[in-house]
Amino acid sequence: MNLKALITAGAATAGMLLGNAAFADAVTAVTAASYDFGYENGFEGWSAKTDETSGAQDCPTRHNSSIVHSTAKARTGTHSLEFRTNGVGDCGLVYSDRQFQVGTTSPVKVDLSFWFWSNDKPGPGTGGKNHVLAYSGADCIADPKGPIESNWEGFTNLGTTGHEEGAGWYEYRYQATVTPNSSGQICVGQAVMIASTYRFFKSYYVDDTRVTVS
Ligand SMILES: [Ca+2]
Repeated sequence: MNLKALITAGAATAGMLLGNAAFADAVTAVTAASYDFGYENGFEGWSAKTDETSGAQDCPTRHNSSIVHSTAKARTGTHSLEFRTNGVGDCGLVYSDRQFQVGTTSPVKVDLSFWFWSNDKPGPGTGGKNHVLAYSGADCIADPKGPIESNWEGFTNLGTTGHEEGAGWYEYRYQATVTPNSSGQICVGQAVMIASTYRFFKSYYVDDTRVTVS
């Protein structure tokens, strides 16, 4: 009996002791592959994109936002990815995405988590209405479409960038089931949606991204 079968056989007991959620995590851990990114060595395979650099410009006003490798903030180590967002037109999508070879064309479960530095307070102040988004799919989005209410097409809203506690690192999590493309690849993305008005470059930072495929 292999380990997974052994855990399955013990399902009833584990469910009673740990609860169903804890049991589900124990099962997926057997076959999961995790990928960690601390950005100490650059973008580590992630691509920096915006709605302006991927396909046609979507917002009425150009914002020229970008993502750069930075030493200004780091949750661990000395580097992170700096999302430089300009709210000049109250509109924009700034994101990094990355392909993963998952070795199957059958659906896989994707768990994404990352730490996000923000100094926004919730509400109408500068940046407080911006949003953190995540993406997963068979292929990376060639031309994001938006904004569509508090989101962009194909992305998932993980919450605003504003926090009552003020400046600091906040963890965002996302889960999805993805059917890989015919080459056994999936694409995962982490994004800032600009939805506040401010006429300068406001920096957010992303560090310690973890992608688990099971
Ligand atoms: Ca780091």
